[in-house]
Amino acid sequence: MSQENTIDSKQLDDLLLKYHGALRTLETHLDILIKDFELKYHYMPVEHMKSRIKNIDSAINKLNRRNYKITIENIINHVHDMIGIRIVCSFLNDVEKIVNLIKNSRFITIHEEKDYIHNPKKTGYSSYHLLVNVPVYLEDGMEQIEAEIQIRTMAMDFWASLDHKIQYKFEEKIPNDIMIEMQHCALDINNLDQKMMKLNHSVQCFLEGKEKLDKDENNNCK
Ligand code: 0O2
Repeated sequence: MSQENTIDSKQLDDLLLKYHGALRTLETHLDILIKDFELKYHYMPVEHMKSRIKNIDSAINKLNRRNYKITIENIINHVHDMIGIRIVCSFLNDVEKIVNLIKNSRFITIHEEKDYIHNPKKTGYSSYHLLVNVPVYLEDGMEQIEAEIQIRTMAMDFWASLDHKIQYKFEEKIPNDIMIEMQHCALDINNLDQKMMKLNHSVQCFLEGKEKLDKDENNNCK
């Protein structure tokens, strides 16, 4: 049964302002952290970053599904992904690099970690989630605003986008054979991620070996 909507539009505007502020702050901070990493290690682990503020109808649906009354307080307390940032990495081991980068940030406070890479969801969904708090400075002082950061590989992102589309197509329960096929695809995706990571490692070893050889040859010429 759907719950009564008691959202005041002024309160909603105030909340959205904070969410937009927190999202911009978080995006800027992550962007700097990642560029700094690239400068230090001459390696860019991120393919792209995407962000969004959850629209209010999706937030209300989420509260309805969980039988919460539709209030501003319940949005704040029970919709943990009103602010969402997705960081899509090239290779499986890049996910860990980004997670550690965020964990070492003194600006962001992590209050929950969900490792759906080592423990995928029953659907086959695989990704690393960090629920974080970001400080936002307002006229009345500082407020910590919650956000969800999803970190995953391109292959995981490919699977999740298709899964998302399938979920929208079936408003009721997804047919069993389609669900099983998606679980198999998730396993294939995981194998592919492992293979690509090993391949990338071999390429790096080859290039480092060649560089070392070139250096030695140069030294021999002296
Ligand atoms: P959308 O449309 O992406 O916003 P919590 O948020 O902690 O109260 P929840 O929602 O179970 O509880 O958290 P969880 O499991 O960490 O999932 C949050 C988000 O992860 C989802 O947000 C999706 O973006 C993504 N996700 C989780 N499971 C799946 C899945 O099976 N398939 C796909 N494609 N994505 C998934 P929303 O609000 O559900 O959706």
